[in-house]
Amino acid sequence: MALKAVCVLKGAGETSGTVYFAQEEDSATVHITGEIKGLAPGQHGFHVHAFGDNTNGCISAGPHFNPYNKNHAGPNDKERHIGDLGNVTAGADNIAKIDITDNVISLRGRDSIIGRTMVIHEGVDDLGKGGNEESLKTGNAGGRLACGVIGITQ
Ligand SMILES: [Cu+2]
Ligand SMILES: [Zn+2]
Repeated sequence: MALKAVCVLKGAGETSGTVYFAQEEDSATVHITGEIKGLAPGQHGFHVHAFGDNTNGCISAGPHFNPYNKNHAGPNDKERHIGDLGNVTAGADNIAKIDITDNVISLRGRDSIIGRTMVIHEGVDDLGKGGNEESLKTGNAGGRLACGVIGITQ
């Protein structure tokens, strides 16, 4: 059976959005679609963080989802956090339209992102190429504008 998940992102400011995930039964590919509004035009880091905990806002979601203890990188790098989906780009209308295909995150098994948190950041994710220690942990993507727990849907 195909698996589907959804995440409603909210934060302290005006940023909000909805992201959908779909994965076919015998496929490793997850298709991610949706829209995030209330963003400054340009790139914004977009990751799955480890915990489905928003008790103290997006900060409670913890670090990037990284069960294999890798360095932070970009979605197309061989070595990366499971949660590293790179950047999404907002246009002049302050909206980022999301259409990402990823083979590393999953909606099932050990690498499942269900029950974890999707975060949209204030700044650009440098994809681990920033040349400093923080780049290999967070990509220097800055504050957390909005987030939400990823849940199963039909
Ligand atoms: Cu993040
Ligand atoms: Zn990362």
